Amino acid sequence: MTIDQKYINQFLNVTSKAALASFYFIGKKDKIGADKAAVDSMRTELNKIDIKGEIVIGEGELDEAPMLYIGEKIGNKNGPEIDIAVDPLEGTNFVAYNLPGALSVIAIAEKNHLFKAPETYMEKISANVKEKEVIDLDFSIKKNIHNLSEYLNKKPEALTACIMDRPRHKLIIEELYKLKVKIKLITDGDVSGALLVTDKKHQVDIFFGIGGGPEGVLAAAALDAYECIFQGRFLFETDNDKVRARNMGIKNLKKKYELNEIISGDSIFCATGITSGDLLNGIIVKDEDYISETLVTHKSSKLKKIIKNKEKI
Ligand code: VTB
Repeated sequence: MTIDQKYINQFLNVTSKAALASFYFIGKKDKIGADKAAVDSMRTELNKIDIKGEIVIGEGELDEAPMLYIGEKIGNKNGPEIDIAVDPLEGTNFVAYNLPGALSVIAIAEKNHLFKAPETYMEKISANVKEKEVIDLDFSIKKNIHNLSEYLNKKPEALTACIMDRPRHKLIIEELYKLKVKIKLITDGDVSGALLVTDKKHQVDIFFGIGGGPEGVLAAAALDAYECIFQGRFLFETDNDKVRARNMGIKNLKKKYELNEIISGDSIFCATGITSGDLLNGIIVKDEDYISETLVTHKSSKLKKIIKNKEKI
């Protein structure tokens, strides 16, 4: 089964409207308000679409999130069954403090083709590599850099690695500096970080580190359309995390997931910029209109492009 092209514009509309909703919170130091505005808008727009959708990655589980929670049925039920992953506002800090890189993100896959992921951390790696065994989560940093350097025919000092600036990454960062790799440290927003490997213009060769599991699944959806490598391993720290994971059907809690175990079949991915960043420009409001930029991928039609849209507010 493929996901009809007619849905591309409809999901693009979902993320651009959610981006516009949180645009009004830029620089207002109100993370909760900004997130709520994006969530409300996304849910309202999704419910207008001809689908029988289920949220598989969302704002959390029902006890934590009243809207867009994992398991919520969404859409007007007049259409195909699909799985949906959402991050209505990726980078709440970015909006709250008017910093670059906030996005509104959605990924759509055929029913039972998108991993149902609990809210937990994930160890991740991505690169624009078409062959197996060049990079791997189980390789040392040194081996990954060495292999990538051979594969891309670039010296380690000419490679750039993107990683979130977190104390938990101290050892990886030290190792990368030792290897003379250029580091691009990001403060938040690792969906965007993982996607910087998709296009040479971003000058990022590899993305590493531990970030949100849901963000990993979303990034995997776009990386699939770009035929990049992505691997992820969930990190279940507390007993509660482990119980929740088992309840969601995860048997091996230490499993390393390949991209096609996280998402397979046809998919659509849309990420709209809220504040301008590396990946996309943010929302611009002009008189009665707003202009948005959305990175859109549709696997089966091989669509991968940034679409600029002007709409009435
Ligand atoms: C990331 C990033 C998010 O959370 O997944 C990160 O993509 C992970 O959590 O933008 P920590 O901040 O606890 O490291 C964000 O930075 C914020 O939701």
